[in-house]
Amino acid sequence: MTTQEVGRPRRRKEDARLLTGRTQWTDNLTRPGVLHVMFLRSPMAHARIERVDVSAARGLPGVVAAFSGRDFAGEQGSLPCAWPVSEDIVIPDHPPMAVDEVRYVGEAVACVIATDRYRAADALDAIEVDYEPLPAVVDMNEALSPGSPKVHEAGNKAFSATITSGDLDAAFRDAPVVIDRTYVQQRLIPTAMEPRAVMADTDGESFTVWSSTQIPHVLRVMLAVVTGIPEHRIRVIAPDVGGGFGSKLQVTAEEVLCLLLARRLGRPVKWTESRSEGNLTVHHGRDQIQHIRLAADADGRIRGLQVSLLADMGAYLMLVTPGIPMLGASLFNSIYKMDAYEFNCTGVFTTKMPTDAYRGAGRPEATFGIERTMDELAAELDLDPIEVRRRNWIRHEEFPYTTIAGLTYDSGNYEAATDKALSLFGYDKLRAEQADRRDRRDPVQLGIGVSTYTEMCGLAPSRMLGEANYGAGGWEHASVRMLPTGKVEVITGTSPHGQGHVTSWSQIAADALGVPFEDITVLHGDTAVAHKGMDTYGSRSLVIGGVAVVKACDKVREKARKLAAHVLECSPDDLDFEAGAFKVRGTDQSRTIQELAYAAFTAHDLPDGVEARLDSDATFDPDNYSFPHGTHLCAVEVDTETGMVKIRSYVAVDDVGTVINPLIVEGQVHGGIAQGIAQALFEEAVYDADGNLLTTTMADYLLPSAADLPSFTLDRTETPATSNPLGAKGVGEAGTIASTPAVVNAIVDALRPHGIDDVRMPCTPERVWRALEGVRR
Ligand code: MCN
Repeated sequence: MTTQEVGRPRRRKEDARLLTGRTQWTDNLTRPGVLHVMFLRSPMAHARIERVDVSAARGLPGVVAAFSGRDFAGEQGSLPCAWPVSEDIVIPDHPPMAVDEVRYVGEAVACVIATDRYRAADALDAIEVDYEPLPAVVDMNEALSPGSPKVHEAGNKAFSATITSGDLDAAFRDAPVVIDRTYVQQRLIPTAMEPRAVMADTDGESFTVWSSTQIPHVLRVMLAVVTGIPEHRIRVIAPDVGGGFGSKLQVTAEEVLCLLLARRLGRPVKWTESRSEGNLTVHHGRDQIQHIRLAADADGRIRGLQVSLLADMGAYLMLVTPGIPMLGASLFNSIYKMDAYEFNCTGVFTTKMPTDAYRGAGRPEATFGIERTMDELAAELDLDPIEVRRRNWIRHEEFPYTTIAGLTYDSGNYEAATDKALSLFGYDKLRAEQADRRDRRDPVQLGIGVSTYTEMCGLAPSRMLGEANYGAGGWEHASVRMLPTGKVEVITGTSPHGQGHVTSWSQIAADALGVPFEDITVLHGDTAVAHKGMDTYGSRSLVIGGVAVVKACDKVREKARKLAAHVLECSPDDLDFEAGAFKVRGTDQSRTIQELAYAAFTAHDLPDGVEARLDSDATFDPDNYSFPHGTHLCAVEVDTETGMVKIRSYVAVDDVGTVINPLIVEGQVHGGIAQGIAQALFEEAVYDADGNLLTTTMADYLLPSAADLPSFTLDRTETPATSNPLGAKGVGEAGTIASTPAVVNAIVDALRPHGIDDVRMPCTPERVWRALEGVRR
């Protein structure tokens, strides 16, 4: 008997190598004669480039070459935006190195290539640049006002989009309750443990690009499109990648330029960012102003919801920049039923680093907006926040349910997840303690925050992505090869960078083929090895890529069945497959799948129509997204004298359908919650009025450490998805999406008796203290 692998808390195969330093980060790789490039970056948020003179840098020791943007004009193309979300969208030209104008601090204007990165960095000082300053445009509202300086000739509006459903006027007309709030999603800087790094090399004909990227397959296509180098001459390898969180779902200036420099110089060229360079120039996340109006009946039933967003695009549209706020378009309504919905979004250009995907991408913003608003509705009606949610959510017997925003949620059970979370949290006891502290006027008040969320992940059905004008498909591919000795290679189009696909895919294949977990290896992240793929983002890998593995294994098994029937001289229908062997029913005759793999290798005696080798491949493209959901509860202690917030307890009950590996799922939820708490309490990218980023170091941009976070209590309910044969739903972003509003709701709950109904994120001690001072005066 083999043990069932799916559902087993396996420790990750990847970790021994990662934890013992035998990792292949891009920066650890080298090539004979490698050169290092460093970029001179604009110190101005907005300026015309009058002159760039790199000649003095060229003569310095160790310097091999130096170039300005103009030296690459005509060759460097324009960085791509692959998600034109509306007809009116403006996609400005985006040269990897600026030629005529810079539009954010940190934009590359010139580069030095030298024998080591320190000489290259020193030589940057010798480059002369004359800038003619132009006005910075930092604030989104000002950017849209009539007299504003323009970021681009075409103006500061990147796009506008509206979605309407139901009769909003009727919903708001005579509504007994209208909640009207504005929330700010501050700008965030994704901070992966491994900074971005890239190396490119050529043999004079073909090119290899090693990059710390989430998207080797997409990158290969885009590098070909941007540079004009034929796609079949480019190989992209994502070696070990130390985190991305969306920030490596990008086609960057540095990737394009390393490739072009390798071509121009005929030598390998490498770049690794410093942390400060990373803060300036890794694409940023969030940065939205949300205006939300909600109409409800006197009993708390929602009638209608109107959302108006301003979304800061920064200076240019990068790979999926405009799509990010639009990913939230169908989710502000969340798990709630209502009669009418309207969503408006305006994308705004400013002279700041472009924004793009950051863990959750559009969905944390939507969840925050609605979950904060639900708490305001509860407060307005003097209802318990859980009760107001119960009165509005889709009940488990109503699935599949088509929401007001047009998505069909296939499955879920919000009651079960919430009940479990409430009991683990000790909700009633904490409410009693809260009442007691309020009565005693304890300077340390207790706040309780809830967030009941769903999200849409597993990006996914190509048909739906086409309707949204997304520039790529949503399928995923896998190959499964049984080797002559009975071991297995799984080749996946997903590109893990911390999610443990090697382990999860091994568990899936072990069950499907009946082979030991240890006998499986998983190859990924190299376009010459995994020749088809759509990569890893949008919590898509399991529900699409993992399912492709299942399908490829099914085909391998069916081929093995034909071969077994031939060898055992019986009908394929007379064979039972059990524990990795085909057995002739009612006899003791059998063949293991390993024996059949060898027979398929020698091909001495194959049945007609069966080709040599036991291998197969499959692609999967589901017909719907996956919709994980759950309930997060947070208790905070807020010191009303100092503004200090301490998270006392945090309970998360998530439903991600069938679980492949509970340990990995827990790890994903842990990391996700940490990132959501970080937005609520710690992180913010700050620009001054001149467009200078003030948070360029980790001393200024506050990342939480383990010591800043409580131990989380995690549990699950399991409502299988109907959109894929595994019954799984994605988990990679769920924790981030759910957690931020739970924390802020808790803080506001603590402060509500003081007359406070909002604290802007991050809710630092200073912000909390100032909010209290404001009402004390
Ligand atoms: N899993 C499971 N059972 C489920 C769901 C998932 O066992 N029901 C497992 C999967 O098998 C996989 C892992 O959980 O090993 C994550 O799966 P999935 O939800 O499909 O997410 P992806 O693999 O597509 O990862 C992308 C997601 C995103 S979008 C961001 S952002 C993010 C995240 O993953 N960035 C991460 N988690 C991260 N984790 C690390 N360490 N580093 C990042 O950069």
